[in-house]
Amino acid sequence: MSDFIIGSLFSSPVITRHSGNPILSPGDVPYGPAMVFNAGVAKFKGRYVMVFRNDYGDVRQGKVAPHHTTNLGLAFSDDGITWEVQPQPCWSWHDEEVIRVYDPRLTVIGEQCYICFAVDTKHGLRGGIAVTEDFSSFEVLSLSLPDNRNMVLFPEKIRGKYMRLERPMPVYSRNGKDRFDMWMSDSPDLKYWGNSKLLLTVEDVAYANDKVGPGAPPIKTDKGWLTLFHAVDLDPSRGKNGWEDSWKKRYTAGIMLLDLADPSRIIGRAESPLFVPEAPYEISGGFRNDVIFPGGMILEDSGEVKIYYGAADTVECLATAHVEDLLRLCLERAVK
Ligand code: BMA
Repeated sequence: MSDFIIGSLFSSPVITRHSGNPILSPGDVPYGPAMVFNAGVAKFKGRYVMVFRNDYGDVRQGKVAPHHTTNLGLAFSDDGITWEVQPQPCWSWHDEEVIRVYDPRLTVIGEQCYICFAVDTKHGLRGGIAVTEDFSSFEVLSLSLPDNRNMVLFPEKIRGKYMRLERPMPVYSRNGKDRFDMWMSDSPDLKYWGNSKLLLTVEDVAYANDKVGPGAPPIKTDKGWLTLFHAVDLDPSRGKNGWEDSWKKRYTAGIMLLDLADPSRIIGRAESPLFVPEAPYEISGGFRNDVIFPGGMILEDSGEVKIYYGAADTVECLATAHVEDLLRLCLERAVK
């Protein structure tokens, strides 16, 4: 792959951004984070639950210093739009080895809610899976070898196995560049993972030149597992594009459909991105502009799909689409 520039991209017309975006901002959170984003969202025990990432710490003049840190916040909602933020963070993990836990994704399997997360440690970046019944305590079931992250679980066993999508970060074999791809693994018990397979590569995606990886956990439809993925392109001319000294990447979202019985088989993938940074809160004023990062997708009985996403690594937003439109994008004029 060459270092080609991707250029302008546009969101699909099937996507509608919620008029009240952002649906959650740092000012909505009582314990004072500087950024609130990359949430996992699920319907659990009769209401919507959101676990969101809070970056806080050394905040000066509206800027977050590089050594800022992170905890996870909790909010509940009756409609998936208006959120009641709980007074305290629900989880933070710092010890001799672990620096922070972030980017939660939620999947309900049976009676329990599972949370996938990234863990920065002093010896590498690990992908974790924990289980909770009440969001007040989390039992860690597995932690991957470094470097791996962006794990999401399928909401049921497939052919007797739990399945996850993930994005390992192989720098050595990819000439020191990002070039990270989307993989999948299975497990008999959510602890031991194997049978790893390559699912989608950065070279496959016409609007990525940097990395691709899981977005929100997949949703089940009668045509297959519908799943979002993040696609990243790098453009050196972006220079300083946010509070950071330098930010040259753009994060967009793609959509694809995986076979119900064998999700390692892509049935179809929309040839263009599903949505890309365009709204003011996605392209300006944030920590890292030009970032949308979907972490939650809920299929309502009406066929509406709610997509929750972090915008500019600073706020949490909502977009909707109809499931039939998303399936059509994956099946018509699609690529594999
Ligand atoms: C990734 C992660 C995400 C973040 C994204 C864009 O590497 O850190 O949490 O949203 O970069 O900054």
